[in-house]
Amino acid sequence: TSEQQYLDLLRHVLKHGARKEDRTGTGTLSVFGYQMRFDLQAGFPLLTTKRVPLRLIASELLWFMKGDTNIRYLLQHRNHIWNEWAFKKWVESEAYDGPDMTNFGLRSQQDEEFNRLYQEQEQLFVGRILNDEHFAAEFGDLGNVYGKQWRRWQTSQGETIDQLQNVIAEIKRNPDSRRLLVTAWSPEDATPQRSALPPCHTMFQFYVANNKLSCQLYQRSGDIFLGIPFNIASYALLTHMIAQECGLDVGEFVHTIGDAHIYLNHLDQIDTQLAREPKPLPALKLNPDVSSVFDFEVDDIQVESYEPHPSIKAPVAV
Ligand code: UFP
Repeated sequence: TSEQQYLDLLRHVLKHGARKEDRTGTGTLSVFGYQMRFDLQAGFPLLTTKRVPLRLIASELLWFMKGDTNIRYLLQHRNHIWNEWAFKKWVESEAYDGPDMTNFGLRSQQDEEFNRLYQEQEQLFVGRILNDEHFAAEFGDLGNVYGKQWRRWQTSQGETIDQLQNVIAEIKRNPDSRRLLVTAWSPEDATPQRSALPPCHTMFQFYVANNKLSCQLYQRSGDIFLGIPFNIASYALLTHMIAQECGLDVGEFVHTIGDAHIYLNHLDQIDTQLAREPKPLPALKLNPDVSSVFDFEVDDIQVESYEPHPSIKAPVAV
């Protein structure tokens, strides 16, 4: 099944991964270059060996698709997955005058006293983003992240390119095209000054054959335990939405990963997950009345028959 491929990836990296230090100071087991193929006709690839929250995946994807780069929309949808990145920008800014938050990701895991301080500061930050529009405009924006790159790519000539809209139009007009690409990676923007997190999903391509729409993602860096299950479901969902607009069936989601890594502080959680028996995959139910991908709301996206094992908590490396 689809899920087996993900479990095989976990086992493969546990067995063959190289010990590698990383930017976050956590340490990883890592392999380079790995590919999984998910047949979207065989069920929606949302893991069942742990609960993966589709609600968060859906609101994040809709946020990208709107071209929004400010975490305020996410917070309004009770989605906190991008908070750390915005918080990092905030505490590193001139305007921040609270307690020292240097290296808060690692320190909050190692020092309980510090963790309390950090939680408090993050709560304050989130509250201000939600309640203060000006503060949100200044400190909620993550810069040149997916929403900007997909919908408002800035050319050196000062023009704007809507890559997502263009690729959908091209899928309809010329489904045999071999140029159905969207890229998020810009060498100009891949600097800490210009984006909080240089895009992990660097580019994706669509392909139409036998009236089915397939999508391949090249992901330069993947946190196999925490990030990858989200990324699989997110691109599978995107493929379903675009297929619906274009009147196509879904084909495959092909997931190609560059640096595929397991963080060393996820090993116990992975043992727990690998001891579990996968269950049947759920089915995705999109509201059939939505005819443009840009009109989807969170409630138009549901899964049926999703009965996963319980979620497994793990610290995120920042
Ligand atoms: N990461 C993912 N998927 C994502 C995302 C981030 O796996 O969608 F946004 C992980 C990969 C890596 C870290 O562990 O976040 C990014 O760090 P780096 O830029 O050093 O690769």
